Amino acid sequence: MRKSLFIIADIHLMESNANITEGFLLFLAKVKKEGSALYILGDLFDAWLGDDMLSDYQKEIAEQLLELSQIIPCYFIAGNRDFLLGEDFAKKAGFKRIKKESILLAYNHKKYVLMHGDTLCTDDIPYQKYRKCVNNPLVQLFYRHLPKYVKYRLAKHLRERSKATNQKKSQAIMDVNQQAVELLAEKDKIDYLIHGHTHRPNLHKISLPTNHLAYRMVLGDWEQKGWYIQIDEIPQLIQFTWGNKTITPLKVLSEATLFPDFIKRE
Ligand SMILES: [Mn+2]
Repeated sequence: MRKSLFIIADIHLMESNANITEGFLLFLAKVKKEGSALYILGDLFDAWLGDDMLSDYQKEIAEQLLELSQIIPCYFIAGNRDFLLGEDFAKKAGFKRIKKESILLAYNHKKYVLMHGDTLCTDDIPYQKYRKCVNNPLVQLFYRHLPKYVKYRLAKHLRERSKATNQKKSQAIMDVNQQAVELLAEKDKIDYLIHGHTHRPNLHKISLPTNHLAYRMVLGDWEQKGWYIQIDEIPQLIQFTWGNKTITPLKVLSEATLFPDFIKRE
């Protein structure tokens, strides 16, 4: 069987959500059979306090990932929820942690940029300031030396604050900035930009001043249903459900099936 690349983002794994965990493990089993590589584009975990504070649940996930990454290469780019995920965990999970904000990939004569996507949301100025602050090495060094109970409380506080402020922000501000997308696509003359973060799964054409045609594929977050991108000849964005120990694709979106109202929000 021909093997494909698989790409996921925004799984938001958490111990209290057994359903998503089950879907994720079934997905890993599928990739083990059909994949030649796996790219995880951030927010794999809903929250990350530090590699020194692993729960049994997180260790179990690491073991499952290690089983896969011993067979095919797995890559991880951090999201805004798990940006503190470090080398210790990467080693446990066997994946390669990409420290840059994006991966430039050439595959089947096409050029791809893979990223979490939060850096494209340049209209959300308070978020970009926050991001810069928490990614500052000095801030992270300070954080690492805090007592564990303080880390718990701080993380909880930040999540609640982010939820509250996001409710006040407009939908447009929290989406990607079109100019940021075009600049990026133009710079490396890419064919596909693939990201998550916004939880707005869809396929968009990127209109560029030159005749170059590019697409932006947005992965969705996982809830009752999940999303992945599979690349053989062309990339396909696939929504799926799971149960009875199997993954069932529901919808497939690719440049071949492009139409604007593919996604009806449920
Ligand atoms: Mn995110």
